[in-house]
Amino acid sequence: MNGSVLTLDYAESADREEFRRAVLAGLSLRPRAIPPKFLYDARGSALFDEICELPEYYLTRTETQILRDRAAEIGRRAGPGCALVEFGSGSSVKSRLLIEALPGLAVYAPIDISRDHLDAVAARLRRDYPALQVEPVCADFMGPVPAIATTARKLGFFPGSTIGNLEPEEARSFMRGARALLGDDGALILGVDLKKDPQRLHDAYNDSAGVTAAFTLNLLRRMNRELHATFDLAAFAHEAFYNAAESRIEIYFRSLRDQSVMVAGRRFDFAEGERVHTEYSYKYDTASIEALAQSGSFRIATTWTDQSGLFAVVYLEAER
Ligand code: AVJ
Repeated sequence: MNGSVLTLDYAESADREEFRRAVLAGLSLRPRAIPPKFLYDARGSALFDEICELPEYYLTRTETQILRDRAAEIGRRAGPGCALVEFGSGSSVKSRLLIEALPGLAVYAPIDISRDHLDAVAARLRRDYPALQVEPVCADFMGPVPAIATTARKLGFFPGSTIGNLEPEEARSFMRGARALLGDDGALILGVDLKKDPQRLHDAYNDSAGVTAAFTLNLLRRMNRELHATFDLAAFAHEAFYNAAESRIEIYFRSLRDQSVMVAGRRFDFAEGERVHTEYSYKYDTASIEALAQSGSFRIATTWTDQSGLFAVVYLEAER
């Protein structure tokens, strides 16, 4: 009997159970909603990587360019021998920019909910940076994260405007948690998408190739596969629009007709036009970034943006 196989099976069934509970609870809410973290199964993660390459989706390439341009400056500001702690380590492209720019980096600690993802990222980084101590942490960055075992000064990294997925109270709670984890001499590099022309925002979430729609509807596919659901993918549509009053993109899947769907043995009725919320993507400006920093007892040391002011990378330092 192989212990690691048992462990993996257990982790997978625990993940599926969490998904089942969240979906049944979310479909019983009015309005209905399913938390965004469930969009990232293997296929969802691959579709998200495709989104990052879309001409309309300026976020990833803009942030990456800012980090490239500012890497040396970030390295000087952070100083030698710190530990880099990444919240929700996606593709490691951006982390590599920092790993290479931080002088005498002591530790790289990626935090992610996916054990498989973490193992793959850690293996590649250990291969490419043999001197780097990689300490993966399997946890939800919103939940309690176990302390990172290092005496080095901690530099947090939360890129990609993932903070935008969080509702204001959750975002403040994330900032307080990050501040506690990073400590009194810690710092946090935060990537945030900025408010801009609503049409530009709209287009970023309604791409002409339909990849964002496939990303949203993949959640139905995942429910069909993992929860024995009976969603007809042709009977639902992706919907995304900018709500200027709330400064956020709102994303849903919408029922195209009256229909019933079975999910994990339970029946759910959908009226034509009824929507299930899957994501918010909050957009920030100088004032809301400042308020966010203060809510976690951080102060803004520097804000870097691209020439068109699409995206901001903010360097925050812990404050007492
Ligand atoms: C990963 C949350 C930053 O809000 O832009 C992209 C997710 N959803 N297209 C975003 C997303 C649809 C993305 N974040």
